[in-house]
Amino acid sequence: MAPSSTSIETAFQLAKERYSAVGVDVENALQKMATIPISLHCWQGDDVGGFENSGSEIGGGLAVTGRYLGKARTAEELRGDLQFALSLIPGTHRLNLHASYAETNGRRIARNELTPAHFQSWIQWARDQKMGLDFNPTYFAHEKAADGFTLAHADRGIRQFWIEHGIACRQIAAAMGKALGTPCVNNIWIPDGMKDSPIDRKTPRTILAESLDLIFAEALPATEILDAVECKLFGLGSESYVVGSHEFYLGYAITRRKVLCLDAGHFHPTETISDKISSVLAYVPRVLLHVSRGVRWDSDHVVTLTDELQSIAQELVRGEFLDRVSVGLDFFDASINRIAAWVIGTRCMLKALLLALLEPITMLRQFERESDFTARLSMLEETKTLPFGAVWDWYCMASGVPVGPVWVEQVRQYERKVLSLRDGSSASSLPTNVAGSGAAR
Ligand code: RNT
Ligand code: ZN
Repeated sequence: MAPSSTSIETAFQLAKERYSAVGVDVENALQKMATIPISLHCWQGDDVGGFENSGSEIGGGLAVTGRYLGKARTAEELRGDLQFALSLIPGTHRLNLHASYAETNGRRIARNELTPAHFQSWIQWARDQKMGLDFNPTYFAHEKAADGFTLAHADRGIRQFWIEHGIACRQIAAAMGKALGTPCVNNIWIPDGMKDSPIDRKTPRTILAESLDLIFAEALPATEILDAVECKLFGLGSESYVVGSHEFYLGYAITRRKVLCLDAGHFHPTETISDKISSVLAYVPRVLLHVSRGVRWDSDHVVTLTDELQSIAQELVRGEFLDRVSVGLDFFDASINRIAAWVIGTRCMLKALLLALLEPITMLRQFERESDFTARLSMLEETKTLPFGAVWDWYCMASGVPVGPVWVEQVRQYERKVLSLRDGSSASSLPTNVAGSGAAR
């Protein structure tokens, strides 16, 4: 059963009192909350498939496991699924598209010939949803990337093709940013690397820097496009060497004034990106986060409310970095309902941000200034059991989205009515009685 609006309201008022007792203004936190967009990645909806139908394997070390029913097969289906997911997530967000999601009317358009025209329906849809768009050139799932090298390829011709793809994508991203009145973050990630130890680590990196410089040669307005580069420690098939490592891109982003993308799954499993944010922001103008959850490796699990997710959100709030960080999601799970994956991951990211905004930060800072680490630790631990849930529930209700787990029932209905028809299967894969029935909208 969905909670009544009266009980949500009563719990919220009581929660406000508890937070106010530790110097936290809940209304302020909620106002701030409503201004933070999360960039939802289109690729969760169809296992990073895209619509090129090129027959090429996904490649690039990207692996999606699971065969849950009902993946989106067309752009219309994907937009429908996204729209439904967004109806279960509080706030106004962004959509992150890959170049392989171009709409080409069934014609095969080479990646270096893509233009903004191939994304007009996405732009129109985003405008209707009042959402901004972010973008990514696609350097995988392509015969010219089959040997695992793209922008750092030793072959000049192949490299040139990928440089042209990068140039084309910047034009597309800028057109998106211009059309929607909000800069489009255009993120370059390439798979280039080696399974086994290379003899020459230097040349591919020299080549990559040259290729990137060619892609970025044309200055485009920051009101339309923000160029980002994404580093990685290792991947499937690039275990021993990744050309675009952290040090490589950190240096590149600092010297070329680019946005540095930190993906939570791209470092050694004992390394966290939360600690990197304040370090790199001392030198790069802006950071893009790919919020993901690695399990033992860069497994791209659905984001959940882990300690690290909370640490990331805390860094953004405590460091007052929200204006210099774009928050995007990057996971792909085909073993559960794909729409539920979006909703779980995005709601968790938002919960982490709200938790961070509700910290008694003034008090905590004061304790630290006074070197009163006893009080700091005590307060941090006491804060964990403040009535956060009552504030989150109220925020969901006020935003017109389901409160608590009742959204799962709505996903189940959508699965029955829409997703199950896609693969000719009619059975629901969601167990019954996951959540109470009844809409809480
Ligand atoms: C791959 C990178 C990259 C991709 C997306 C699909 O390791 O994380 O961001 O996940 O471009
Ligand atoms: Zn990523």
